[in-house]
Amino acid sequence: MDLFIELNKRNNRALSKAITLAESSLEKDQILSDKLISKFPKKNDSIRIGITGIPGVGKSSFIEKFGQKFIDQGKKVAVLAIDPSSEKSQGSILGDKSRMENLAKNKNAFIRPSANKGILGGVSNKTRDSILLCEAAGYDVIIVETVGVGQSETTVSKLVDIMLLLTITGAGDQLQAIKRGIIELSHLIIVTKDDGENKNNAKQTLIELKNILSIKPPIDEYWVPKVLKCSSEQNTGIDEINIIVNQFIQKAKHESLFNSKRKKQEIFWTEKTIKEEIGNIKFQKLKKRKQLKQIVDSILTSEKTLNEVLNNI
Ligand SMILES: Nc1nc2c(ncn2[C@@H]2O[C@H](COP(=O)(O)OP(=O)(O)OP(=O)(O)O)[C@@H](O)[C@H]2O)c(=O)[nH]1
Ligand SMILES: [Mg+2]
Repeated sequence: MDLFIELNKRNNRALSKAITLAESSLEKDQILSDKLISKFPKKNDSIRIGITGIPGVGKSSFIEKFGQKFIDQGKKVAVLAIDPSSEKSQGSILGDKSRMENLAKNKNAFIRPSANKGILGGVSNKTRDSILLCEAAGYDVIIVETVGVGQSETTVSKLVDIMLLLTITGAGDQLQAIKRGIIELSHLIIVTKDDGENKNNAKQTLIELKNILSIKPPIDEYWVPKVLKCSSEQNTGIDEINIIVNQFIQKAKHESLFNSKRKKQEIFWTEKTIKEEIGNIKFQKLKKRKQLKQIVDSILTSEKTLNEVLNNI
């Protein structure tokens, strides 16, 4: 199967194969994957959304309803569910898919669970490659679901345009998020399971979070973080969240900050990959000799692939 041709035809099976190639740790696969990705022009009309929160907070259930809103608006939605816990991966992958049952069946949606073993938080430059591949296959909205462990939130925030932190009622979760600096990374904080007996608690948590946020500096200068609540079970509050996410993207684009943030992220990931490949000492030498920028530029403009560059260092 020619993956380039098939991805252009928006073939989901080709997309699955291409992501498997990108996730492979074999050098020959990495070279192929690198080449494939560099053939596609960068798409700046997609929306990349990071969704994080502790296990069981309701991320997958939320994405099932939230993703549908974009599909209703005529968009194609890809979900990358990153599960860093290698042992239980099979089980929770099934769990994720069954929580997103309708989305999984929709022809305008693509769900890809990945169990990235060994990498802190499971999120890596391979996730970035997967995002680019989804965009190449015609997906407009890319949602990255990740469990809040280790460094995963910080890493995800460097892959996406907007970060949503899902939280449940009860002080423990919020305090943890504040302690680990996650609230500062989030554009939207969403109190989940706002239904049944939990409604009053959800309201209380919302007020507490608003108070906390009123004294925190915003993550992006053009955006004051918002707190909202929703119930995926009852499908309430999801519309409002969809509207606010769209507003955020509009605003970022209007102020030309959307593209500049993506560019910064691209530089970050390219430099990180080079550093991992050649080691810190060589990397620092390149930086000192002012060669790094030129090398990164040649990759970003698709003049050269990463492997071509690495072979010449
Ligand atoms: N009452 C109520 N329960 C919910 C809601 N959303 C999710 N749940 C329940 O919460 C549990 C966890 O939901 P998931 O959507 O799998 O949560 P998750 O954050 O994706 O979990 P992991 O992927 O394991 O980290 C399930 O038992 C859901 O049925 C909601 O809106 N209301
Ligand atoms: Mg999940």
